Amino acid sequence: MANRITLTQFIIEQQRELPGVSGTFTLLLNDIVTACKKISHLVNQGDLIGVLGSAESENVQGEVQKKMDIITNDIMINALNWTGHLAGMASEEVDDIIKIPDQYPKGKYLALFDPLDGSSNIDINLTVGTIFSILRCREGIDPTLEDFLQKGCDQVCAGFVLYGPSTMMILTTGHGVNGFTLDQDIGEFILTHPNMTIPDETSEFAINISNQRFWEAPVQQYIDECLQGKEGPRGKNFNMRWVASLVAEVYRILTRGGVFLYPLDMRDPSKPGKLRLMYEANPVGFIIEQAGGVCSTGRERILDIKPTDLHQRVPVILGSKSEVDRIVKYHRQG
Ligand code: AFP
Repeated sequence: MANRITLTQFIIEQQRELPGVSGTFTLLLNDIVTACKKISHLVNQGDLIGVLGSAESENVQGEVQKKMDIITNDIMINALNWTGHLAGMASEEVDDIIKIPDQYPKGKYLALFDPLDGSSNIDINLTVGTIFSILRCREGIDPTLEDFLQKGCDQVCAGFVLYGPSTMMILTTGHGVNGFTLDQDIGEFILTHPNMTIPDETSEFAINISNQRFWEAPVQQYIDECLQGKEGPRGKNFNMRWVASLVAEVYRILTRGGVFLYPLDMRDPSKPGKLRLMYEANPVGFIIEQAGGVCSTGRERILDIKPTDLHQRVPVILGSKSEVDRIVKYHRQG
């Protein structure tokens, strides 16, 4: 069919505009695409091939792993470790940084990923996804933890793949956000959602309200005002969604606006928020900002945080600018 731009064509054309950029980045992205197509196939096959259910093990975060958490993690590592495009990797499912085996050449990028975000949804056949973040690395070195602990604003590229009714890849290289749908017949991601932008205004919020008693005052105030609807200070009714899968929430916000909160809560003082900075907050923060939205902890811009740990957790408030600005203002006042 004419005028169908594939993801590879799109990236090569974008690279031509950037001085001094080699083709390595396109090749790296193709490696990720290959892994995500495999994951898409497995997610789609589900119980037919026995990949659902618990693995009865725990990851570094102390969370019970699904079989698919382990399978998708292996798929990502095995697709990326031999190609010579990466200097190292880090995964939400793995304690330490993942080294490139000695027999393979090393490249100039680092890849960080959550191989199966929202995996608690996999057994109930709801949307899950793969989130990834690409950082630069000094060429030819064996990277240390310090090489990975870069601020989100230094990401070269961030994206996620959504395994929903369609498989989609949402991508930014710092020049806006574009969405590609996997054409299963030809096995290619096709540009279907160019220049995605988030409407400034919204009347839809997403938060796990079962944690309400643990929230801080600014979040209590914001949600309370939304719930009062037309009769309250906001003077309009709000709708609520909660998918428990960050990729699905972010895709919805990219499509029709909205605000998502996984705020600081008092459940466990050792965990300042639930979401992981390096595998979730930074990549989606880059995408949200590139689409005209805002991503904050409530007190600071996510992309400005200097990471101190590979598996660091942060509060996340993201989405339509006017709403996130309002919540940040409540934090400043509180
Ligand atoms: P899982 O990958 O363990 O399912 O966690 C998903 C997630 O990190 C994020 O995608 C959701 O927004 C959030 O957790 C859901 O959290 P609740 O369990 O509190 O609903």
